[in-house]
Amino acid sequence: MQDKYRLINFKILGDKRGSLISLEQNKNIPFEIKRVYYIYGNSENIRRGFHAHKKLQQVAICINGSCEIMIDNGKEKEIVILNSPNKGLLIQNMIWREMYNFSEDCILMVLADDFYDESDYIRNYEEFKEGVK
Ligand code: T46
Repeated sequence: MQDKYRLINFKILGDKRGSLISLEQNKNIPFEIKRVYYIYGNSENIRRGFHAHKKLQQVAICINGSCEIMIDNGKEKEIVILNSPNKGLLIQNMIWREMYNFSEDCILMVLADDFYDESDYIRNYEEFKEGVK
């Protein structure tokens, strides 16, 4: 893994009552959190993503179930399995991502360092390849 994407292991706090994970901006999440969204109910298991971001940084956490994320820096591709709420995948800018193999109970929560802005998306793979050159 490289600086542009890496797994973060969150500390699990827990006791007989169960587990607790705390996410804090500029602490275990390496940026200011401006937006949170989650993806769930992909019962037909349709591949999603197919884009990179010009500037956005995100951390993706499968808080229930599992899914896989293919990350591509324009030269190499890597597959990351997210199957535990204590694992987060940091994905920085200019990384192509595709999410697939969603379990039926998958809830993929994503923390982002900026508000939603369609103009930050690169949805054309050739354009992405040009951009990372
Ligand atoms: C990403 C991966 C991991 C909004 O209106 N606000 C939002 O905050 C988001 C994230 C999406 N949308 C709209 C845009 C589309 O009309 O919701 C619709 C579905 O979004 P999209 O097709 O981009 O979903 P994914 O799963 O392909 O990608 C999403 C994020 O958009 C993206 O930033 O990195 O999850």
